[in-house]
Amino acid sequence: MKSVYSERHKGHAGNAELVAGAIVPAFEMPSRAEFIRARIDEVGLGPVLSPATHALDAAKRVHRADFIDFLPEVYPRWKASGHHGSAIPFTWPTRGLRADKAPESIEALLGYYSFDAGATFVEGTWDAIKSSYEVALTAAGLVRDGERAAFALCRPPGHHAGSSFMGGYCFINNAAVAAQWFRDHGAGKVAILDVDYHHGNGTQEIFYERDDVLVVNLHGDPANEYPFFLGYADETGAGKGEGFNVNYPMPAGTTFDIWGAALEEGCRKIASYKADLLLVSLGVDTFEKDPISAFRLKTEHYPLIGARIAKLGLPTLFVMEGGYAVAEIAVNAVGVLTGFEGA
Ligand code: FKS
Ligand code: ZN
Repeated sequence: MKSVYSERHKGHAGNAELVAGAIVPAFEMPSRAEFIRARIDEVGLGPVLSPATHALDAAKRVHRADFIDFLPEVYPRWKASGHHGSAIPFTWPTRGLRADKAPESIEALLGYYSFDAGATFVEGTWDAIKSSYEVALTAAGLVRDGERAAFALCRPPGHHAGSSFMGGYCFINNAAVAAQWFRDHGAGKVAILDVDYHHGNGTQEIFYERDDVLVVNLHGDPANEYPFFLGYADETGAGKGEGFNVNYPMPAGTTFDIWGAALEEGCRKIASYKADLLLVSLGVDTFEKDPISAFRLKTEHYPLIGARIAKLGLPTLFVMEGGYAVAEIAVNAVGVLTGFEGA
């Protein structure tokens, strides 16, 4: 399987995050992608290509244009306001406040375009976001040009980013961008399978009222797990999208017997949808030793996930999302890919 990877992710480094009332180094760090990059060579998965340059029009097919145009401006404006360090939002237009009026200051705009404090900027963040987007589109091109599968080693991840907001380490929704790009380049129907531990709220929001993109999510129960405010089983789509959004929330402590049964059900839905193409939001924070998650999958299970996905027999694009047990995420993520190839 071919992979696409860019070194430009490395500039998105040293970000801070708020955990239990303390500012700590963010769990989403450059070494995540570096371990996966090294593991690809270690197992001989296949060639690793650099991304081609892509303009931002494909991003604007799923995100509001003003949101995308804001992202490259953030850090320059943050510095021009006399700030340094991480640009972190801290005020959001929740119930009872106005979300219809864009504010002017950079501090206010950060909150206006976010749903939490988890998408933070340093000097190299925009270039990393852009490279991650280009990695996804370049890998999508490989699949469109006839590869059975490709791996987009995206960093930063994307599945929490919605049409007009960032959050949860995510800025541009790489998987949603690629799905729309496939639709715009000949695919009639696309399925997205999100196996990250966290609900892909951004992907769900983007496609919620559409029947041409089926979204299937396996994740921690939002009643107790981030992102908390979306991801329940009764969210089944709206309008002509009714029936084309499927959520499998599961409790803390979930092991592979339960999780694998949900994967089986999700895969059957994808099979009966008769998609032309499959996109996998590949998070491996379902791992038992993940520092921020509570499922109990073991390393031996990841190839089984890949093998089940391969059985769908669809052209498949894997897009990297989360996973934080840093050394092990490489073995587990690449394990999904080798399991796919061996099936
Ligand atoms: C307080 C806890 C906030 C945020 C977890 C974000 C998970 C991100 C992810 C992605 F794939 F997007 F990377 N925890 N600081 O794993 O879903
Ligand atoms: Zn996650």
